[in-house]
Amino acid sequence: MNRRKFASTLSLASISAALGAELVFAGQMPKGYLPLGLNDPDPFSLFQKDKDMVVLNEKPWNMEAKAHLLNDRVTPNRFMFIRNNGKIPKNIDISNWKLTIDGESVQQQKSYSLKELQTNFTSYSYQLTLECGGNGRSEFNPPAKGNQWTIGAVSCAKWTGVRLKDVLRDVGIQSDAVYIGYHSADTHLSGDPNKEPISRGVPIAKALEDETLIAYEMNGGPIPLVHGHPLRLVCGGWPASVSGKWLQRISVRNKVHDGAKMGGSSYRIPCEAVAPGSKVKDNDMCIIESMPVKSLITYPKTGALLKKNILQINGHAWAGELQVEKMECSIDFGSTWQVCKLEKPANRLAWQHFAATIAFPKKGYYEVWARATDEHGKSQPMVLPGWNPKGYLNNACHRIAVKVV
Ligand SMILES: Nc1nc2c(c(=O)[nH]1)N[C@H]1C(S)=C(S)[C@@H](COP(=O)(O)O)O[C@H]1N2
Ligand SMILES: [Mo]
Repeated sequence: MNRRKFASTLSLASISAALGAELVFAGQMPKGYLPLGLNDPDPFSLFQKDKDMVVLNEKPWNMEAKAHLLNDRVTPNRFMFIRNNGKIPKNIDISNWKLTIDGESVQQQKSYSLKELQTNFTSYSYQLTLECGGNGRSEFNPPAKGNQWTIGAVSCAKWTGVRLKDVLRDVGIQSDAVYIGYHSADTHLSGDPNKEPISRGVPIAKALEDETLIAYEMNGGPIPLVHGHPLRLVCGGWPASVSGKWLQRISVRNKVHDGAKMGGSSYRIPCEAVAPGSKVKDNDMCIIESMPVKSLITYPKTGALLKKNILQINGHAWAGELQVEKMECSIDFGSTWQVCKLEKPANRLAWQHFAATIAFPKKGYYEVWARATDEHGKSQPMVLPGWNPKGYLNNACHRIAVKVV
């Protein structure tokens, strides 16, 4: 049933309820008319996103970028992908917002207001690459359930906040601490208040890294609502699911955190490679840690028509917790590779920019393929990497099509 038909079956009372106000001239409204106020909210204006972003799901909201939209060195809000597992919290009251640190391995539980966090601790800013573990999922075969991300679930914004390690030192943690887990204000899609949509975490060593932030700013302003306002845990280089939005509580655990989406096939892959489509036992699944080496050509846009046979390409490359050591591109389907210019990251865990000048031998159709290699000598595969039940970690080479005309 389409929305118009559906609306014609609604009583006036339920239309008013849905609008949230009395329909004052209800008597004058044409029969079967669909009041504009019943239209689905426009997610682009709701979240201040560029109109070229792609909505993958409305309940919950999930949106991805396209490669050419990610050309900025620091990703602005309008091009940042959105990945929600539950419902975005409503009526956030920042004057009463608290961050509580608790768990088996704290000396005593302690809470901080936003003001206390901002005034009692030194603030730091880092550009941090956040890539959804499922980025690239749409390519896997047999297909994996979940958001069918293509390539746009990655961002590298600048985050400002306090170091988690400074806060944990202030609280006092015990020597048996092995993991931290976050708890957030978003609510489960089922409406069950006892269920968390997601509650993930990282080993204590990752939690204590300099770049692991409890952030209260993104790109120099308050964190946008959909990205975790007013407080967010940000751990770059790992699947972005460990970077808890709308952060309220961090538990310091004496065992691997067992919150929602820490077990089963969530953010876990077979510890040893399996044949596509295999059923994998729970015990044979391992938690994803650092993300693999990957890159994107962000200029030009795929499909570009070139008037000259010389093209300047550029993009970004990243390698989870490692640095990218080499960036190459190919115009002959990977037969030969040309080394690109590669910059150092703005800081550890930030993506790196690359550029190259490509000369095409004559008019015609070409594909530009890009391949990054990390500091351990691991390169992106040209075809899909190992299949896994949920379709994580697809870091195959990015390609664009161009024509010299
Ligand atoms: N509280 C909370 N934090 C969360 C999520 C969520 O649903 N709730 N989604 C996680 C996942 S799976 C990803 S990929 C990133 C997405 O961050 P973004 O929406 O700011 O791009 O947030 C992570 N943090
Ligand atoms: Mo994610």
